[in-house]
Amino acid sequence: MLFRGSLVVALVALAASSAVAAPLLNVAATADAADATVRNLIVERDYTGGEVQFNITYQSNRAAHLPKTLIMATGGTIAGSGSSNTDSTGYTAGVVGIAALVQAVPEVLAVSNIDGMQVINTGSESLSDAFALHISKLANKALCARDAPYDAVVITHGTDTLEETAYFIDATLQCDKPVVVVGAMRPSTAVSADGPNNLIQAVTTAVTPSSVGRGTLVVMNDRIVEAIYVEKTHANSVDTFKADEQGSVGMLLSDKAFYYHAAAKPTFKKVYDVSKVAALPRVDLFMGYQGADLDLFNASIAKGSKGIVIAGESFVANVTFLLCTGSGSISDIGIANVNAIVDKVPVVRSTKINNGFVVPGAYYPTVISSGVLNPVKTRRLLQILLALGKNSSEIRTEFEEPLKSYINFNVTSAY
Ligand SMILES: *[C@@H]1O[C@H](CO)[C@@H](O)[C@H](O)[C@H]1NC(C)=O
Ligand SMILES: *[C@@H]1O[C@H](CO)[C@@H](O)[C@H](O)[C@H]1NC(C)=O
Ligand SMILES: *[C@@H]1O[C@H](CO)[C@@H](O)[C@H](O)[C@H]1NC(C)=O
Ligand SMILES: *[C@@H]1O[C@H](CO)[C@@H](O)[C@H](O)[C@H]1NC(C)=O
Ligand SMILES: CC(=O)N[C@H]1CO[C@H](CO)[C@@H](O)[C@@H]1O
Repeated sequence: MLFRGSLVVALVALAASSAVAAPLLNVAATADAADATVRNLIVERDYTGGEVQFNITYQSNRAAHLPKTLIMATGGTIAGSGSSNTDSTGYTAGVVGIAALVQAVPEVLAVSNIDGMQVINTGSESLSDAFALHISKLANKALCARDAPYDAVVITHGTDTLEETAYFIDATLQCDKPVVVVGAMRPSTAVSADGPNNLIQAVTTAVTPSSVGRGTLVVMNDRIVEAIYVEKTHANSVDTFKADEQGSVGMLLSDKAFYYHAAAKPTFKKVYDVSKVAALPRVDLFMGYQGADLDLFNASIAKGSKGIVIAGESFVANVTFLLCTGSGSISDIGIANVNAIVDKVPVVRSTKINNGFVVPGAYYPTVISSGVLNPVKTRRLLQILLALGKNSSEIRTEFEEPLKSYINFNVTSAY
């Protein structure tokens, strides 16, 4: 895969993870005649087969004094292209490749050595459960394996489900090195596209020493926010990724990442090892509303199991449900339907409200409470726990234990 310009072939050893010997790959170094700055920096590497850990399609020249960052590109608006430079709603997401992303902001190469891997190139709404598991395993290999080749990982991602991937990696990364997830709200062809600035801020944050031990971070529009708490808060504006209640942990000041406090572990954060998980089970998400009947569970169980079989998934598990209304309340009709199926599948309730907790308590003793996690993150954690073979009471413990001591009423007698 060539970017453009002339082709130079060289051999470069790609340091791979622990047990696997570093494979040799053909490297195609391309020159851009139009831009002398970029010319010596853009390198494309052709995949030539063999056992490789990462399919590197882009590699910058190496500067010994700079850290090594792996950018895993997945598509989204940051890789989007519009039909005009004022088009910020009707564009096609996920068409611009990793080399073009870096070329748009070559200053990033003064911050870090960059390897680029195009994991997928699509809008994030189309990313699958298999993708989440795959990119988590890649991040773990890139950063946490013995002799791991990288100091940091940056993931470029569509914004619509960015917080799901960010949280999934946060909950499954086995070491303290930084992972930064970044996107853009305007396509690369727009006036004042935010992608290039977000990308250099993301890489800068990723290689900042004080970013170690902060878990997975989302960097957009100058803010640094923890994946466990971050949410997309505005459908259109560039100022969208925030943690309303918990706040951002830092911001980009000029060209430096500034943190308000030393690194600390979020109160409810737990990390799970999914390295041996072959696939994530299907978990369906239902939204609460006035008088919601919630009488589609059985259809969904049937439908879900069927879907898993048709997709050829190797891991068939219980279809499981999430519910979300105000503080996790469920309609009277709905709870009757829930109670008819909770012996088959664990039911976890989260909340569609952006802030606050769903605490374990008296109202729905048959239903597990999500605590601080929003519905899509609750879904991810439930998938992880099911994939690790946890039973319902173990799943309840994982979700509810941190908030147990905050319950001031008697669950048994209040119901
Ligand atoms: C690398 O590319 C090959 C060929 O396209 C593919 O089979 C393999 O799954 C890729 N590896 C990763 C880690 O994405
Ligand atoms: C779902 O199936 C259970 C039996 O497994 C049944 O008791 C319940 O009434 C069904 N719910 C609905 C809404 O049909
Ligand atoms: C769930 O797993 C725990 C720990 O392995 C075990 O003690 C418990 O009996 C299991 N519960 C059920 C209902 O299987
Ligand atoms: C909770 O209710 C049960 C059953 O009514 C009762 O036996 C128990 O003492 C109560 N516990 C507390 C802490 O009030
Ligand atoms: C709907 C469904 O697949 N239910 C299963 C959930 O898991 C338990 C325990 O493995 C099974 O007994 C159920 O049949």
